[in-house]
Amino acid sequence: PPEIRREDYRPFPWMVPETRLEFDLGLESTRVRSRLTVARNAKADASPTIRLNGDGLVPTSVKVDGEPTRAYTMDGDDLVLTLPGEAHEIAIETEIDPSSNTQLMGLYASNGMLCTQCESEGFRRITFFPDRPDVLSTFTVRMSGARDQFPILLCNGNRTDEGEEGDTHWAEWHDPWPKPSYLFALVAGDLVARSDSFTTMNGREVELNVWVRDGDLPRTEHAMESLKRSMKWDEEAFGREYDLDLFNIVAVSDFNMGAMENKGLNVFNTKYVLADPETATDGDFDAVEGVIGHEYFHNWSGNRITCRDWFQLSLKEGFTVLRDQLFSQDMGSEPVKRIEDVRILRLAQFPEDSGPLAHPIRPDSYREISNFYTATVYNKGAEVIRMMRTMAGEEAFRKGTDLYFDRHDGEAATCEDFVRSIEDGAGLDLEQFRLWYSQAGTPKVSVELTHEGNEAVLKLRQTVPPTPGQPDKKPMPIPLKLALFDQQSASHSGEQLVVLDTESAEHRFDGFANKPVLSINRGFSAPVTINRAIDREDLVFLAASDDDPFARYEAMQDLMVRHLVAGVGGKLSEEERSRGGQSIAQAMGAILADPDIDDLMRGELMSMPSQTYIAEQMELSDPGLIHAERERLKSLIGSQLSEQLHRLYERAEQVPFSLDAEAKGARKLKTMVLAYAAASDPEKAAELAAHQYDRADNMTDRQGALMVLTGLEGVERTNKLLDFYNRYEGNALVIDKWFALQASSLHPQVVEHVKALADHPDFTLRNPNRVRSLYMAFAGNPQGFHAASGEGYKMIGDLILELDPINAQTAARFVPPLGRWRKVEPQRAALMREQLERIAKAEKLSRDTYEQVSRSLA
Ligand code: BAL
Ligand code: ZN
Repeated sequence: PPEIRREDYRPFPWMVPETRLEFDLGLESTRVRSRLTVARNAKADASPTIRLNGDGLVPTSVKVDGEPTRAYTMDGDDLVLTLPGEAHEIAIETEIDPSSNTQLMGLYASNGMLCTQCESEGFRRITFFPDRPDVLSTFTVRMSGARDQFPILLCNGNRTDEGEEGDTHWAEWHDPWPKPSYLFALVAGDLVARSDSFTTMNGREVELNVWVRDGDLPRTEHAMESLKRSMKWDEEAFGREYDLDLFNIVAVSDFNMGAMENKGLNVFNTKYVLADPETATDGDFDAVEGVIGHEYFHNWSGNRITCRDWFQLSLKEGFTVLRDQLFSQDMGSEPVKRIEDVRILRLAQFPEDSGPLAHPIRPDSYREISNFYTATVYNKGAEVIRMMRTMAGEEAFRKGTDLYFDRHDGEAATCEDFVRSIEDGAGLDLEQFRLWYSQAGTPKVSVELTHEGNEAVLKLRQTVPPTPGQPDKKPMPIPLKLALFDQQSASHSGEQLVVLDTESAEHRFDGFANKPVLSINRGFSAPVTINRAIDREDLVFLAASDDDPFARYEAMQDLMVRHLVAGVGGKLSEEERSRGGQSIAQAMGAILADPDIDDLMRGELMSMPSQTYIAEQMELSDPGLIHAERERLKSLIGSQLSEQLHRLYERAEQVPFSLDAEAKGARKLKTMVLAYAAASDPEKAAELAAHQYDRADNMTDRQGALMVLTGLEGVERTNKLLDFYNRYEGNALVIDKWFALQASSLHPQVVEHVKALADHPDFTLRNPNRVRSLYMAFAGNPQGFHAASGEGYKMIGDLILELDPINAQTAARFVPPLGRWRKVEPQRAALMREQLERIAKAEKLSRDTYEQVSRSLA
């Protein structure tokens, strides 16, 4: 497959002001008639031909200006026509089979309903069209189908007409806002809605619907409330008002992504719509709110202003992720949300940035754009924009975003347009900052604080590591929030912002009779790795006393990471290991006892660094050793603090169920305590967990208990897994949890368990949620995936080969775990590579998987 390069962008020679589509809907056969008005684009180089993208389509009729023509050519899958004049009408008919569309791109069948997914290049699987985001068109759609089978007919925009003819009925929809084809959506099926309304800041009444299958309605309240909160928040925080009379959300159980922001008709994975306390955890509730917000916010950052080309994906995704993060921060606990977001970044993005698939947030080339819906484009993209906000200040940043929305409304814009708007609106110079868009790799900042006389001297030094295709990097502006603490009073005289924009810099701070303790990268002000020369005592001090919650969390993480990395590297004697562990337990004990923090935050401070994050700190990692060292520390903390932890558990147990922060915090603590107990006193943990499972009146408690039990031996493991299955049989999202819990468990026989689960009657490769629940959980489980025998790697290799022809997009997502072989000890690395080579040799591979495998081997 050819490489597509950003620098090759050219405007499309034709405009498509209007698109009319007619669908005769059927599960096995849907006829699509399209009529496009096209006119020459004065802003592009003139071309006598127009290329209409297709993917697996055969035109059954082609007309130009009403006349049937055979004067077209097929270039690969694309249909190319020569047009003599300035403006024409093109009419094309195609016929598609949604029921055989297992890729879930374009129009497909899911549970008897029809739905679409067009981003990025799915529209070309429906009809021939210039399927690129810079061709904006006004869509009018007529859809007809059997009334019994498809009682509900939905499309973008507003419904303008409807009618019946015998057993069929039809609806006509018009979307007044010009949009690219990737935002097109259609849904037809037997659905019911939770309906509500929202009055916008200018008094526009908007009808809101959350459409689901009959029976799921009771689980839609949280989604609807989240939608209304999102609409209100975007008005207040960004001045953005909704712009149609109708906003529809549809939940679909077979979906490649989380959700999709189609204009006025968001299509969602059921996972991010359905939630009630019996079947969804607190984390699920938060995720529903976050994703509902995310898709809604796209209406402005993505739809009103879209992307010029797919290299600009972070323009809409990075910005929208930042918007959803800020929204969730405002709806719940700001520091806890910030810590969660940093954890995700470190878990998913840092490894990407240090591996063979590293790419800048605005990539320079791709073979398959689906592979670039990454943590880098999304989450690092959000961090990059957050840094602009930090440097500008909230108020000035808002001036920048106001200007951006004003200046580019109705356009297909670029990342450069965004940066310039922030520059102009916020009054910032972002010249050098643009490097964040073009350079990949997580910068490393080394930090050293010395003390001379009355001065504290801060020495900073940055390096941006080489990444594929980018051997040499320039220094980037890195905004670091910092504070200098006086040990005695445990206070500081104010937070400062230092922007490190050279390779190294020195800052002097006057007025310190004693050496202060440095708190740096507060609030995670820059997405970098900090390498600080700091004593263990100072980290203990910060973990106990820092007034920045993130910095406190970071000090705890640092304490643990240092200890674990030294232990894994064989640098600790038994005595040092025990002393180090004790001092960590002591610091943790202070956190357990601190009356000034809420339990949600306490839960964060108690979290151990993930195996992935620990591995990232090492040149070469040995997953087996890291796991063992981590379990050892967990066990030491569990036994040292056993009494305190159990008292905490008992206190938390008294808190009755509700969705408020206090009750959520209590639930978080309970499972955290169980996890520490499982490492230190497995019998007691099993007993407590079984008890928690039995008396649970919500999924958070039940899943937490089952998670702990699943990692332990014993009869309760079997009993509760069976009970859980029987209790929730038929509820796909909960059965997904049942698969995921077993696949991510710390149980030594996890490989065998996953093999058996793959043969379970409820397992299918056709449903992405089910595939991810078993295999993505497994690929993230070091015990299983990194089994020294290589069996785990082979299972993922087998999966990729089997899934690739069915659902290439999902299959390709399993390549990156294998692609990290360079960072793993040589024996396992060879086994991982072996699987990649085996996949590369397959006779037929999708573009998606081919690209990921070849880059991983290069
Ligand atoms: N645009 C694809 C799904 C999302 O990021 O919202
Ligand atoms: Zn998005």
